[in-house]
Amino acid sequence: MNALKVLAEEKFDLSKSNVADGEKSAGAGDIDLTAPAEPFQLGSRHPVSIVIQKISQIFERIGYTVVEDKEIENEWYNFTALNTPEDHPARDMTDTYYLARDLTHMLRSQTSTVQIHTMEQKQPPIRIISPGRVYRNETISARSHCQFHQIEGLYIDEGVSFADLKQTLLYFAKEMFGEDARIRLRPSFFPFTEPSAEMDVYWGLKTESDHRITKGTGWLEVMGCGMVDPAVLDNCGIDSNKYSGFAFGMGIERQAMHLYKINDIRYYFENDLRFLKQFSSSF
Ligand code: 2NL
Repeated sequence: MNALKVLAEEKFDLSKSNVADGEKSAGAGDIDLTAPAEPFQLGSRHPVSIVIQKISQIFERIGYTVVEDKEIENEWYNFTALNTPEDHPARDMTDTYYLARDLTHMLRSQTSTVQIHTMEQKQPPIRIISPGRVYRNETISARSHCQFHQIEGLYIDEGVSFADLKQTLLYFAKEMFGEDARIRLRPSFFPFTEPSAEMDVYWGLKTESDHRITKGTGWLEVMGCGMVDPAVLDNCGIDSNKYSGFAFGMGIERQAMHLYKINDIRYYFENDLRFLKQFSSSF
């Protein structure tokens, strides 16, 4: 370390005297050290990354850990462990992208796959949040795409109830949309939760676009959620008589569309600099 220090000092002193002498240095000879620097392009973060980070941080503050995993999965992780019936339409090739050379693997259609891996490897308490890219065989339009991003949350422990789910989602809505945010839950269905619900946040009906994005109701659909079906826990080696939990999932592009007033989902994947440059990473 000392030899290195001496060497650095020698180089520094040499450069200093070269600069002082003006030109005749080794290396700095042709360079005009007084010239203004070239401006450099500061990048900006992609809106999907900004929103993933914002949502992750909201949940990290209450003890959730971010877990990510692979995008190619087999039927067990994408469907079977999640209690999806053998004849469920989501399993069709018209809905899910299977690998052509091996029809038992697919591009994941939801990030629940990550949570199944975690539950198989670890006993409760489990409190994780899983953001990532997912794929569905959809016709590309302004409102839907064959790839998008999702963030899913999972909380498993002894005595977790629907009341815990509601309070967690209310906390999330206040952090995401402001202290005055109000939520409502509507009954829904997913194969992996029972009971299941959709959560809406009150958005307001002040402007014409408020009417359009809330279909005239003032309420915005934000995520699907529910109590993890006991069959899913048992599939992963977690005793459903001892433990219970809740899970939720939301699409990232949709959240970002409302936040930034983006009216076409295709912009996210075109990498047009005129689009990308508009996002500051300030939050
Ligand atoms: C939606 C709805 C949801 C979940 C995802 C989940 C995961 C496990 C067990 C049970 Cl491992 N549930 N995830 C639950 C309810 C809804 O997503 O609309 N996503 C875009």
